[in-house]
Amino acid sequence: MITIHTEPFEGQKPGTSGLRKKVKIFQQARYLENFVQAVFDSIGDFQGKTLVVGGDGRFFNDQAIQIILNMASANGFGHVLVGQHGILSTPAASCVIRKYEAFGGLILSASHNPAGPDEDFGIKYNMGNGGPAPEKITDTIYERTKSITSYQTTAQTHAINLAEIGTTNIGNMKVQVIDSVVDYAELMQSLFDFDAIRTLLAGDFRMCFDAMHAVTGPYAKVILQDMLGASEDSVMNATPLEDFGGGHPDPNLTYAKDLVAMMYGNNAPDFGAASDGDGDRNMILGNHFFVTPSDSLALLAANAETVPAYQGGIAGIARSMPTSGAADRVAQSLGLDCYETPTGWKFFGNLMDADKVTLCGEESFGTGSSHVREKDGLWAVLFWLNILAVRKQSVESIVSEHWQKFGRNYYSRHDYEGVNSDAAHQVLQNVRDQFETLIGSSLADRQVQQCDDFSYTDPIDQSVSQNQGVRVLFEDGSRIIFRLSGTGTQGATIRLYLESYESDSKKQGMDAQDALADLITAANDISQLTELTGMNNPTVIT
Ligand code: G16
Repeated sequence: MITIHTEPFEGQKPGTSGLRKKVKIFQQARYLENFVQAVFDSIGDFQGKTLVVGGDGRFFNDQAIQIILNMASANGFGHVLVGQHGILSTPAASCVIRKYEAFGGLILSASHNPAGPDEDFGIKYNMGNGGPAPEKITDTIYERTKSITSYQTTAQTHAINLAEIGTTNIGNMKVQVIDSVVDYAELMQSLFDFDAIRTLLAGDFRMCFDAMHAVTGPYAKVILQDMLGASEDSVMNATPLEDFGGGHPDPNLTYAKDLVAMMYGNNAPDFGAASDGDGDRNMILGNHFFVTPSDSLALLAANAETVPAYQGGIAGIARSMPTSGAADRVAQSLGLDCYETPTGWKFFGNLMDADKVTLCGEESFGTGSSHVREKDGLWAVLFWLNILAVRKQSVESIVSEHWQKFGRNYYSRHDYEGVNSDAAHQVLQNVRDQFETLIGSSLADRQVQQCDDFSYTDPIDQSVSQNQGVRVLFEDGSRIIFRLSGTGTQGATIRLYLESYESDSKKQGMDAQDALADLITAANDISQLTELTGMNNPTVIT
């Protein structure tokens, strides 16, 4: 073990999902080392225990893993499980941590952010429950980054061969390179009705999954094609590339454009789906039909009994605050509790550990369950396939029937990316400044009932998270919400979330942007978003 002197770097504060920065920043000498040592100094006694390490395969993944392996050995871990080629999707890492009862894991990813020498890299620490470290740990890590004076590593200079499954040693620590897919695939098989899905895929049903040249390619090929018999052309962009093929692996209507073109083109398949850089997000499409992530969560909950793992019933549902209230209506009809948490998967961990909820979801294309402690892209795809196999209807007709029964929560998110940070904060402040005059007034032909900065008290550990989004709530259940993204690496991103509820089935067929037009105008008026950002239109609309 050798101790290297270091000095703190500024700004190593983990965001919504770990530390995300430009690769060039991570490549500075001692930068990654400082953060990893700060993590090791903040997570308790792990001497002789197991650490899981893997990432989404983006540029710098391999080098980062070699640095981490040497530091893990010098700091006293007894065993590291690392995905072959350094690959572990985020949900697969969570699965492996839980299955092998590891102390925790380091996941290397900047999720849906682009990859390559000039793009983004990221790292986050997950706990022994398989989920992202809660705020009290990430705050401790951040504090440690500010006072760090040294880090520990080994004198070993040769790299571990990550291409070959097998076991070697660094000092006293065992390094085990494991198959990246097999544990995760087994877990999926234990949850879903693979026979029913196999029958569906053997018939006329056509599907396409877009792995966006990111981590899910190998998982999708094994599970969808080898295990479930999907056709050769059912997975597109299946080879993970260091730069994700120059794309932006964010599964939404803007960035998954090849898939969207196919699903809205002639002779479109029955089902389309995409996942993101690290495999935790999902987008679901039918033939000429887009399922909003908020509706998807509600639908999975309403159809949970079609899936073997959830046949006995689900404990409850949780959604992030900006996610639409569609799932609340399903929870109510099933007599279940529905929790509203701040944005960020880490807020679901306590609820799942305490068995208060089984299904969780976020508007940001994240859905998952207590099978792991991360959102899970391919899990959502398999859940949908399971429902389609049992109900034998199209995606569109399943969603329409759902709306008829529960009403439709018209929903949209408008993202303004690369905004000057002061301007972005001012947009939110403008709304805050009007809280008092807005309450009780009429806006967009609706009565404003409540305005606030969303704050959350965790029902399990009573920790409080404040300033989680600026909200204008209307008497009829409509909402306008402003929030600043916690995952970007360049400038600020304003997220504007819009929602209104329609119970009349004759009025449920509108385009969401048309249905929300008056709320969109009102949101711009009260925030002066256009003036402050100089942007007439959002960068991304979903
Ligand atoms: C991360 C978190 C998600 C969260 C999202 C929000 O997603 O894991 O739970 O919903 O960030 O992003 P933002 O703060 O930009 O709105 P991911 O997929 O980037 O890890």
